[in-house]
Amino acid sequence: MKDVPFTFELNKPDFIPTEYYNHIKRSLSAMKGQFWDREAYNRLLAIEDIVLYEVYEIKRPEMAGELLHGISIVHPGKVGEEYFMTKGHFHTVLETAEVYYCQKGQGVMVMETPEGDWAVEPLNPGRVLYVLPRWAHRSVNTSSEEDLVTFFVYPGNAGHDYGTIEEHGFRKMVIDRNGRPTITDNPRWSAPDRRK
Ligand code: S6P
Ligand code: ZN
Repeated sequence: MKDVPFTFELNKPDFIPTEYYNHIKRSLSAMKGQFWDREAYNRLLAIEDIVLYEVYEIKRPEMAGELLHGISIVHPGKVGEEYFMTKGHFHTVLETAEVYYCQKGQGVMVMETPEGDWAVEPLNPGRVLYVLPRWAHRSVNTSSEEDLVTFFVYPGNAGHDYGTIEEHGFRKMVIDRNGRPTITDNPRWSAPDRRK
Protein backbone atom coordinates (compact mmCIF):
# COMPACT_ATOMS: atom_id res chain seq x y z
CA MET A 1 0.00 0.00 0.00
CA LYS A 2 1.26 3.47 -0.84
CA ASP A 3 2.46 5.70 1.99
CA VAL A 4 2.94 8.78 -0.16
CA PRO A 5 0.32 10.63 -2.23
CA PHE A 6 -0.37 8.84 -5.49
CA THR A 7 -2.14 9.11 -8.80
CA PHE A 8 -3.41 6.64 -11.34
CA GLU A 9 -5.22 6.84 -14.64
CA LEU A 10 -8.37 5.28 -15.94
CA ASN A 11 -7.53 3.74 -19.27
CA LYS A 12 -10.05 4.25 -22.01
CA PRO A 13 -12.00 2.66 -23.60
CA ASP A 14 -12.56 0.27 -20.70
CA PHE A 15 -11.62 2.56 -17.79
CA ILE A 16 -9.51 -0.05 -16.05
CA PRO A 17 -7.26 1.72 -13.49
CA THR A 18 -3.56 1.63 -14.34
CA GLU A 19 -2.96 0.39 -10.78
CA TYR A 20 -5.35 -1.56 -8.61
CA TYR A 21 -5.27 -4.00 -5.73
CA ASN A 22 -8.28 -6.20 -6.26
CA HIS A 23 -10.35 -7.24 -9.26
CA ILE A 24 -13.74 -8.65 -8.27
CA LYS A 25 -15.96 -10.41 -10.79
CA ARG A 26 -19.55 -11.16 -9.84
CA SER A 27 -21.38 -13.64 -11.97
CA LEU A 28 -24.98 -14.75 -12.26
CA SER A 29 -24.64 -17.48 -9.63
CA ALA A 30 -23.73 -14.85 -7.01
CA MET A 31 -27.10 -13.16 -7.58
CA LYS A 32 -29.40 -16.04 -6.74
CA GLY A 33 -32.81 -14.80 -5.63
CA GLN A 34 -32.19 -11.20 -6.67
CA PHE A 35 -33.81 -11.22 -10.10
CA TRP A 36 -37.55 -11.25 -10.22
CA ASP A 37 -37.95 -13.79 -13.05
CA ARG A 38 -36.54 -16.97 -11.49
CA GLU A 39 -37.25 -19.08 -14.57
CA ALA A 40 -35.32 -16.69 -16.80
CA TYR A 41 -32.52 -16.68 -14.22
CA ASN A 42 -32.31 -20.48 -14.18
CA ARG A 43 -32.48 -20.71 -17.98
CA LEU A 44 -29.61 -18.25 -18.35
CA LEU A 45 -27.54 -19.90 -15.63
CA ALA A 46 -27.98 -23.30 -17.30
CA ILE A 47 -26.33 -21.88 -20.42
CA GLU A 48 -23.47 -20.04 -18.72
CA ASP A 49 -22.56 -18.44 -15.39
CA ILE A 50 -21.81 -15.13 -17.08
CA VAL A 51 -20.06 -12.21 -15.38
CA LEU A 52 -22.58 -9.44 -14.66
CA TYR A 53 -20.21 -6.87 -13.20
CA GLU A 54 -16.63 -6.21 -12.19
CA VAL A 55 -15.03 -3.99 -9.57
CA TYR A 56 -11.44 -2.71 -9.48
CA GLU A 57 -10.46 -1.64 -5.97
CA ILE A 58 -7.60 0.61 -4.99
CA LYS A 59 -6.04 -0.57 -1.73
CA ARG A 60 -6.54 1.68 1.31
CA PRO A 61 -6.99 0.81 4.99
CA GLU A 62 -10.57 0.13 6.01
CA MET A 63 -10.67 2.79 8.70
CA ALA A 64 -12.26 6.16 9.39
CA GLY A 65 -10.35 8.96 7.73
CA GLU A 66 -9.45 6.87 4.68
CA LEU A 67 -11.43 6.84 1.43
CA LEU A 68 -12.01 3.57 -0.39
CA HIS A 69 -12.35 4.05 -4.13
CA GLY A 70 -12.32 2.26 -7.43
CA ILE A 71 -14.20 1.49 -10.61
CA SER A 72 -17.39 -0.50 -11.04
CA ILE A 73 -18.31 -1.92 -14.46
CA VAL A 74 -21.78 -3.39 -14.97
CA HIS A 75 -22.07 -5.23 -18.27
CA PRO A 76 -25.15 -4.90 -20.51
CA GLY A 77 -27.78 -7.62 -20.51
CA LYS A 78 -31.02 -8.74 -18.95
CA VAL A 79 -32.47 -11.57 -16.91
CA GLY A 80 -35.94 -11.77 -18.38
CA GLU A 81 -37.02 -8.12 -18.49
CA GLU A 82 -34.74 -7.03 -15.63
CA TYR A 83 -31.45 -5.36 -16.47
CA PHE A 84 -28.10 -6.60 -15.19
CA MET A 85 -27.33 -4.95 -11.85
CA THR A 86 -25.10 -5.10 -8.80
CA LYS A 87 -26.04 -7.01 -5.65
CA GLY A 88 -26.55 -3.77 -3.80
CA HIS A 89 -25.97 -3.12 -0.12
CA PHE A 90 -26.36 -0.92 2.90
CA HIS A 91 -23.15 0.25 4.50
CA THR A 92 -22.66 -1.53 7.82
CA VAL A 93 -22.04 1.87 9.37
CA LEU A 94 -25.36 3.25 8.15
CA GLU A 95 -24.31 6.87 8.60
CA THR A 96 -21.74 6.74 5.80
CA ALA A 97 -22.28 8.24 2.36
CA GLU A 98 -20.81 7.48 -1.07
CA VAL A 99 -20.10 9.42 -4.26
CA TYR A 100 -20.36 7.91 -7.73
CA TYR A 101 -19.10 9.57 -10.89
CA CYS A 102 -20.32 8.03 -14.12
CA GLN A 103 -17.67 7.67 -16.81
CA LYS A 104 -19.50 5.69 -19.46
CA GLY A 105 -22.82 4.10 -20.33
CA GLN A 106 -26.44 4.56 -19.31
CA GLY A 107 -28.03 3.39 -16.14
CA VAL A 108 -29.65 4.21 -12.85
CA MET A 109 -28.94 3.85 -9.16
CA VAL A 110 -31.78 2.27 -7.19
CA MET A 111 -31.73 3.40 -3.56
CA GLU A 112 -33.77 3.07 -0.39
CA THR A 113 -33.60 3.68 3.34
CA PRO A 114 -34.60 1.44 6.22
CA GLU A 115 -37.37 3.97 6.89
CA GLY A 116 -39.03 3.21 3.53
CA ASP A 117 -37.90 6.11 1.35
CA TRP A 118 -36.77 5.19 -2.14
CA ALA A 119 -35.14 6.93 -5.10
CA VAL A 120 -33.96 6.04 -8.58
CA GLU A 121 -31.44 8.47 -10.11
CA PRO A 122 -29.85 8.45 -13.57
CA LEU A 123 -26.23 7.57 -14.27
CA ASN A 124 -24.74 8.83 -17.51
CA PRO A 125 -21.33 10.15 -18.52
CA GLY A 126 -20.31 13.21 -16.50
CA ARG A 127 -23.07 12.77 -13.91
CA VAL A 128 -22.17 12.73 -10.22
CA LEU A 129 -24.43 10.90 -7.78
CA TYR A 130 -24.33 11.50 -4.04
CA VAL A 131 -25.67 8.57 -2.04
CA LEU A 132 -26.71 9.90 1.35
CA PRO A 133 -25.91 8.09 4.58
CA ARG A 134 -28.53 5.37 5.33
CA TRP A 135 -29.38 4.74 1.66
CA ALA A 136 -28.80 1.24 0.26
CA HIS A 137 -27.64 1.40 -3.37
CA ARG A 138 -27.61 -0.82 -6.45
CA SER A 139 -26.40 0.18 -9.93
CA VAL A 140 -28.41 -0.97 -12.93
CA ASN A 141 -27.17 -0.93 -16.53
CA THR A 142 -30.09 0.06 -18.78
CA SER A 143 -28.09 0.03 -22.03
CA SER A 144 -28.37 -2.92 -24.37
CA GLU A 145 -24.84 -2.45 -25.72
CA GLU A 146 -22.50 -0.53 -23.45
CA ASP A 147 -20.87 -1.15 -20.09
CA LEU A 148 -21.97 1.12 -17.25
CA VAL A 149 -18.74 2.47 -15.75
CA THR A 150 -18.69 4.43 -12.47
CA PHE A 151 -15.93 5.69 -10.20
CA PHE A 152 -16.91 5.42 -6.52
CA VAL A 153 -15.54 6.83 -3.26
CA TYR A 154 -16.75 6.04 0.27
CA PRO A 155 -15.46 6.18 3.85
CA GLY A 156 -12.91 3.55 4.87
CA ASN A 157 -14.95 2.45 7.89
CA ALA A 158 -18.27 2.01 5.99
CA GLY A 159 -18.32 -1.80 5.65
CA HIS A 160 -20.93 -3.68 3.60
CA ASP A 161 -24.21 -5.22 4.71
CA TYR A 162 -25.25 -7.44 1.79
CA GLY A 163 -27.48 -9.69 3.89
CA THR A 164 -30.43 -7.31 4.26
CA ILE A 165 -30.82 -6.89 0.50
CA GLU A 166 -30.14 -10.58 -0.20
CA GLU A 167 -32.96 -11.51 2.14
CA HIS A 168 -35.50 -8.75 1.45
CA GLY A 169 -34.60 -7.22 -1.93
CA PHE A 170 -35.07 -3.59 -2.94
CA ARG A 171 -38.55 -2.06 -2.91
CA LYS A 172 -38.22 -1.02 -6.53
CA MET A 173 -36.81 -2.70 -9.60
CA VAL A 174 -36.02 -1.44 -13.09
CA ILE A 175 -37.25 -3.46 -16.03
CA ASP A 176 -37.35 -3.10 -19.79
CA ARG A 177 -40.94 -2.37 -20.75
CA ASN A 178 -41.42 -1.93 -24.50
CA GLY A 179 -37.77 -0.98 -24.87
CA ARG A 180 -37.81 1.63 -22.08
CA PRO A 181 -36.37 1.42 -18.56
CA THR A 182 -39.35 1.41 -16.22
CA ILE A 183 -39.46 1.56 -12.42
CA THR A 184 -41.87 -0.91 -10.84
CA ASP A 185 -42.57 -2.35 -7.43
CA ASN A 186 -40.53 -5.45 -6.71
CA PRO A 187 -43.08 -8.21 -6.06
CA ARG A 188 -40.43 -10.15 -4.17
CA TRP A 189 -39.60 -7.34 -1.74
CA SER A 190 -40.32 -8.06 1.92
CA ALA A 191 -40.16 -5.64 4.83
CA PRO A 192 -37.00 -5.99 6.90
CA ASP A 193 -37.02 -5.37 10.63
CA ARG A 194 -36.80 -1.70 11.32
CA ARG A 195 -33.15 -0.73 11.87
CA LYS A 196 -31.87 2.01 14.13
C1 S6P B 1 -18.97 0.04 -2.30
C2 S6P B 1 -19.52 0.66 -3.53
C3 S6P B 1 -19.17 -0.04 -4.86
C4 S6P B 1 -19.86 -1.39 -5.02
C5 S6P B 1 -19.82 -1.91 -6.44
C6 S6P B 1 -20.41 -3.30 -6.56
O1 S6P B 1 -19.47 0.64 -1.15
O2 S6P B 1 -20.89 0.88 -3.43
O3 S6P B 1 -17.83 -0.24 -4.91
O4 S6P B 1 -19.25 -2.31 -4.17
O5 S6P B 1 -20.52 -1.04 -7.26
O6 S6P B 1 -21.65 -3.41 -5.95
P1 S6P B 1 -21.93 -4.44 -4.77
O7 S6P B 1 -23.30 -4.12 -4.30
O8 S6P B 1 -21.76 -5.81 -5.29
O9 S6P B 1 -20.89 -4.15 -3.70
ZN1 ZN C 1 -21.56 1.34 -1.17
